[in-house]
Amino acid sequence: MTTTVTNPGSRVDDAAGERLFNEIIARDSRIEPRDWMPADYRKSLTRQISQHAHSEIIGMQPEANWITRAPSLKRKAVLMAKVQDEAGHGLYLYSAAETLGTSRDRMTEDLIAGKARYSSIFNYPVLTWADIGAIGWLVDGAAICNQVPLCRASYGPYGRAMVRICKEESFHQRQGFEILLELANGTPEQRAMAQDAVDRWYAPSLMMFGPPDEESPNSQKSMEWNIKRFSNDELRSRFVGMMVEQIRVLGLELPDKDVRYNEETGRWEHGPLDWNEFREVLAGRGPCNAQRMERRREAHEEGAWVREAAAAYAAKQAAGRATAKVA
Ligand code: BYC
Repeated sequence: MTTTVTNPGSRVDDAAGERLFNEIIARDSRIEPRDWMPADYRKSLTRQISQHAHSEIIGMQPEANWITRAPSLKRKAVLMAKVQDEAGHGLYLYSAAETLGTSRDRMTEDLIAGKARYSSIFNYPVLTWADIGAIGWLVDGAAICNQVPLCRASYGPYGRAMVRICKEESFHQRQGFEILLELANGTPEQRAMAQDAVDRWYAPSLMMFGPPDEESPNSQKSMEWNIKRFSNDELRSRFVGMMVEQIRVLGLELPDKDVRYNEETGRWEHGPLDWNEFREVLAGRGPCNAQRMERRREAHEEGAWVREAAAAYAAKQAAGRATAKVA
């Protein structure tokens, strides 16, 4: 009997491994790092989880830029906590992706080299304080809608990381909603600023869910494998329904006259989205792509001494343990 080499860590041959894998997926249970898994499953998960991790890390930039300009000490503390949470999310996700066999260094190199994707949403500019509210409400709102089903993803480390991430995302969404609510009930200028931010972030947040289903090459396999539970369009439609309720409380308007509930399909519908703009952003030609990547590269270079110090410390600790063993 041959032992597989394509799936490091597993102790079964490919045929038995595949049978077991299919059984686990069929009973909606979990695949763990040492289990046999198809090479495409490993590859697709590494792709999705690493993109997600990069999004969290790049996603810190637009908001971090506003920490010094937050209008009160309370807002500053809350925003700082949110940005720190995002760093934490990036780290849980890199760790989850590493269990699939790709190192965090490698994933970071791919990002720095411009070979890896991160969410389109972070390539838009944050022009006013109200944008911080809109990001929390719309961007984190979309993230929750997309990510709650991922808590049930078939790959154990990803699903478990998502549980904690989603808890923190709900706090992020609430803080954004609260900022917008306060502005919407403030002076006419503040109210106009809140509406303007919602107007600009609405369409990009709908695009976060990915291309329309018929143009989504990864969805089918991902759903068969119980990684994704719902299609891009299904989740987008749910999100529109969530916003319709909440915008009423804000007393603002969604910049989309075509939003309606379709009784026949049971889905919320929205107006047309500019998918050319989405493709341009994905191709690196969005309003802030160059700036985000440049900042990420700088931060990586500036952080080199921290990585060197950590490696030197780990080597010293290991040498100390080896000496203690000999003695
Ligand atoms: N932006 O076949 P599809 C956050 C790519 S972080 C860029 O439908 P899939 C937050 C896609 O990767 C938000 N690229 O793909 C952080 C694929 O390209 P490749 C991030 C996108 O994977 C800080 C191609 O288009 N959330 O919330 O089935 C502060 C075809 O797409 C996008 C996650 O990453 C996009 N919007 O579905 C605040 C969640 N959409 O890889 C908030 C986890 C698609 O074949 N990820 N592409 O070259 C997912 O749920 C899925 O990966 C997606 C896409 C729904 C995003």
